[in-house]
Amino acid sequence: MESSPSKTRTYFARWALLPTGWQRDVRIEVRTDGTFGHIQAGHDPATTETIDQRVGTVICGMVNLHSHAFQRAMAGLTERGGPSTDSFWTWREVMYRFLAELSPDDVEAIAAQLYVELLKGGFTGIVEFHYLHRDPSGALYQNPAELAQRIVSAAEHSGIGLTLLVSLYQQGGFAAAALQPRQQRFYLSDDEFAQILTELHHRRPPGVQVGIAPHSLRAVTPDALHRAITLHTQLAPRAPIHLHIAEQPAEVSDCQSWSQRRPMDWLMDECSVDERFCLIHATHGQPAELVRVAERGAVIGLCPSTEANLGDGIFAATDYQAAGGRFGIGTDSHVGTSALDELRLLEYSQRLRHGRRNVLSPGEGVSTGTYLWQQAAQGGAQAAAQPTGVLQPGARADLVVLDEADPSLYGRSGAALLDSAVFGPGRQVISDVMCAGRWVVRDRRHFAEDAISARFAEVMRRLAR
Ligand code: NGQ
Ligand code: ZN
Repeated sequence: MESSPSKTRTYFARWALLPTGWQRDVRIEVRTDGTFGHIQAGHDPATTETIDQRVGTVICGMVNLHSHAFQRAMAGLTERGGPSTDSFWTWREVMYRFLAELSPDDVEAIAAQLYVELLKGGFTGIVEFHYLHRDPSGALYQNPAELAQRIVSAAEHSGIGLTLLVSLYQQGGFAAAALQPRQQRFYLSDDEFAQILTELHHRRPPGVQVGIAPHSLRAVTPDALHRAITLHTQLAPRAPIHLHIAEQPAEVSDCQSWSQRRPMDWLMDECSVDERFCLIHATHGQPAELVRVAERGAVIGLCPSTEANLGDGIFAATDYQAAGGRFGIGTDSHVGTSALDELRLLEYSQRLRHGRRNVLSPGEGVSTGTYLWQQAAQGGAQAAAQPTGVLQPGARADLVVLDEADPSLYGRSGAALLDSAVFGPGRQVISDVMCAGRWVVRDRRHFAEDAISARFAEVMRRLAR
């Protein structure tokens, strides 16, 4: 791989999506620290100045704001007709059986493969919602942060930007229900949680952000939730806090029986939700709850392909959008790994729900693909607490090149090109990806993909035995 540049490099893009919209002939500087320098549109294309590289159409990289990396290895294994009640909850049983045997090496190999695939899919950053902490027997590893460190290593090997969330998962359901035996790998006591979180804060590599993820309102008590937020705020006042919420109807009704409130209302009442928060799914949030989230400036993390796969339901995106709510996208269980596909499915689920087209476009003539990409990139950057998601000076130099030579993009430029990339028939329209100033994907190949996929193949063959 090209390492970080030793001098400022200059790129010349025929088209680039800037905060001001689509611009032509854009000169982009990438500094040695992996951030953007000067960016100038309307540059003379016949310039005699030395340009390090000419690129066609570029957009900022996308943050994937929700991942359980190990689930990549079970994609496709839960697609047979089950008992008549086959649902999220039966899927979860299979998932729990699957993770029971995974070793630290397995977790790292699976995560590295996933991150390569995500980079090729346009994701330059990942937020790993990490809840696999203990060994298969339920004991802590000698290094309690072992599995978390494996995620850090996988991200380093792949070159993707990382925000690592230490998850807290202490009970099997509302009202302090006991953990199931298969959930023991997720458990951390408050002290263990504090130890791992503190260690990761102090030992994280440059550019890695560390946050917390109280798994869901059903998996932690209110006291534990408050203690975790307090500790975390002391360690890192601005770092992210994510939790799953209102994904399934049964979770909403259990929460109502427990507290007489819906989960998002409960969270808004009981916690000082602000811009650090990211609420994952929020599928069954009601319009009034969504307005409250929007007012706090929190992000909602939508995971369209996983939510469809699990039969979660359809998010009330139009109500949330009308309230000015922020959102980003994640691939969660990784049945999909393409940022373009996630945005297409997000919009399509709304079309199916409302019987209209271009539902999420905010105004007449506004390109739906452009709007979704920009909003999700900014929401993702906020949720990751990383300086990315926008092509502007000082931001992390995360870039995605859309291949004008792909037949699905022939003759297209600017907004029409991105709309064609999101909604057209092309499936591999991303040719090159830059993360923090380094090209990690060139001509559709990741710099370390052979070694990473060979290791992954071994793990998959062993798990299949
Ligand atoms: C997760 N997945 O954390 O992986 C969950 C299932 C649980 C989704 N919510 C595990 N989609 O809820 O305990
Ligand atoms: Zn999740």
